[in-house]
Amino acid sequence: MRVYYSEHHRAHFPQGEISEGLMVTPFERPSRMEFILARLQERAFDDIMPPDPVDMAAVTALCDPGYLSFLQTAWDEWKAAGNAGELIATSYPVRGMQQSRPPLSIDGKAGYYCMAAETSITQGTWHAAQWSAACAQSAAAHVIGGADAAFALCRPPGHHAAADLYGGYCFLNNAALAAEQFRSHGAAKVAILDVDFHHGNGTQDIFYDRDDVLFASLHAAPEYEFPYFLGYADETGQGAGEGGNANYPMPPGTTYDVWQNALDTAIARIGAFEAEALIISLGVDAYKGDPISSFKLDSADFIDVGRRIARLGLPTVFCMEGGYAIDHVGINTVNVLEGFLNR
Ligand code: Q9C
Ligand code: ZN
Repeated sequence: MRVYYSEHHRAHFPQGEISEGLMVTPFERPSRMEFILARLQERAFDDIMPPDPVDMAAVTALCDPGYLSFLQTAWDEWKAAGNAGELIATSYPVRGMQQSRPPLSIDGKAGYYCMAAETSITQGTWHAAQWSAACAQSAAAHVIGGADAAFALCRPPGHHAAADLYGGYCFLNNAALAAEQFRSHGAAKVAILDVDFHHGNGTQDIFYDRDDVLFASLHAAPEYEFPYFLGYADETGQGAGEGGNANYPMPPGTTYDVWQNALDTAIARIGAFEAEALIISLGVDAYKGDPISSFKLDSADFIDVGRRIARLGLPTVFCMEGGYAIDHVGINTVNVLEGFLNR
């Protein structure tokens, strides 16, 4: 399986993340990629290449123009305003406030486009986000060109990013870009299966009213876990997209015996949808040793996850999402790929 990976992810490395009331080194850090690459090499995935540069026309087609121009200039505006540290949004347009007027000041704009304060913007954030999207786009192009599957080793991740929102470590929705690319190259229907521990709120939002892209997500119940405000089972889509969104929330502490039943249900749902291509939002933070998550999957379970996904028999693009147990992120990620290949 070909892997698309760009060293440019290193341009995004915030010093700080607000966690448990402290400023800590972000869990979503560059070394995650080193562990995944090392495991890929150990397991003889030797077809690893840099992506082509990002197709900005596709990004522009997916995203809100104001949001994109915010991402492009946020760091410069933040520095020009005299701020010493990294850009962290602190004020948000919540209940009772105006939600359709992006402010002019950079602090205001950041709050307007941000959905969670743990995600800092730094000098290289926009650069890295574009190359992450490029990995998804090149992987999609490879599969559209006839390959059975490809792995986009995206960093930063994407599934919390909507057309006009960043947060949860995400800026551009890589999986959504891949899905849209299949659509624009003739696939009538595309399915996205999100196995990250956290609900893919951005992906759900992007496709919520559409009948051509099914979004199915296995995740921790929003009553207990980030992103808290989306991901309930009764969110089934709207308008033409009614029935095109499938959430499988599970309680903290969920083990693989329960999780795999949800996976089988999601897979059956995707099979019935008759998609022509499959995008996997591949987070491995459902692992029992993950420092910010609470599910209990073992490393060996991830092999089984890949095997079950392969039963769909669909052209498949894997897009890297979360996974923060850095000593196991490589094994768990590659286990999914190997389970898929050894179907
Ligand atoms: N107490 C992804 O996995 N913070 N993003 C959660 C936990 C945000 C995760 C707080 C986690 C974002 C791509
Ligand atoms: Zn996650």
